[in-house]
Amino acid sequence: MFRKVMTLTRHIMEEQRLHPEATGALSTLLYQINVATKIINSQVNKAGLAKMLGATEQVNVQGEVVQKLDDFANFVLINALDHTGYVCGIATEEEEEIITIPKQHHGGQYVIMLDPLDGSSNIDANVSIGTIFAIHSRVSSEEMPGTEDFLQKGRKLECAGYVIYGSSTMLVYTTGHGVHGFTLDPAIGEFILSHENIQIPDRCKVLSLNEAYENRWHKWTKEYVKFFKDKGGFDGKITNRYIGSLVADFHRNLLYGGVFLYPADKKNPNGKLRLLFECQPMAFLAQQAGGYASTGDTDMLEVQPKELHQRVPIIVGNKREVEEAEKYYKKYGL
Ligand code: P6P
Repeated sequence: MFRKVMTLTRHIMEEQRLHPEATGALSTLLYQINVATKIINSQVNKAGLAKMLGATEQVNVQGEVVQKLDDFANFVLINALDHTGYVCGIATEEEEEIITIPKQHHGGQYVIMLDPLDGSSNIDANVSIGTIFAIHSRVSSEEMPGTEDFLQKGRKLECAGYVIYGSSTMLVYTTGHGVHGFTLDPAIGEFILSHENIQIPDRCKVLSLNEAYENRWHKWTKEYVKFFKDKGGFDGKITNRYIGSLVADFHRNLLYGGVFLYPADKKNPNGKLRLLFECQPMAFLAQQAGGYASTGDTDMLEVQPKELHQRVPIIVGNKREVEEAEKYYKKYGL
């Protein structure tokens, strides 16, 4: 017999029905992200042929060399979203300032935060990379949005998700009713529901952090990592995996169970990852999947953002292991 196919588009429609006040605006934004990430995917998975490998002459606001695919992904996403009439402002990791919306499309109730292509330094080595998105309802009433519309706590997010361009291409998102994963079927060019209501497994199997920085770790981090290396964590068994691409490391831990850290250290007092573009969306997804994310001393979803490109330390994954990190942080301090 035939099998019902749950496309991302159909799932978005059904999710919309869970929000009685919904007008369809958020759904339209998700449809556009669906299209934009399929366009990005079409270039990512043939970057070597499409002359899209390598770097541009530009350096972004993060001080990072902009890869050609970074630029392309940023352009595609902005152009997929800025004319919908539902967005009043877009902030991307690649651009210093908020992107204003063309006047004829003003009036949108949402602001969107984007990391168009996270992990892009891995592109030339064909390592999995990702697009990260997060959506807030605006809080200002002026015609143009202000930074206050973006500098909201993570617990106020309406939606968060990512696309991982890996051995297969998957879109994973939440609107506060669980985390759902869709695999792109290249034969029909549609994201198909493949991982409904993802819950992070009870057992933390993976420890994931860049151990090359051990010499600059604070004491709490050294002791916390020893907890895993000497005792195998709570379960007496742990393995170490670090891809260096946040979406790939997060996605593996979400499905297998694990904890990812990019902590503050003696060189980077705020860690490396960006609060609005990486840490808040991952924290919302983790919470919805039964996990947790912390800066070490604060629930990530409770951090009050102070600036657009603010960096924060992050520990994210199994709730028990992340709460244990908070205990180490409290006991040993920096
Ligand atoms: P490091 C990629 O550049 C990124 O922003 C994240 O995707 C990843 O988790 C992190 O940086 C890797 O940083 O210092 O270990 O290379």
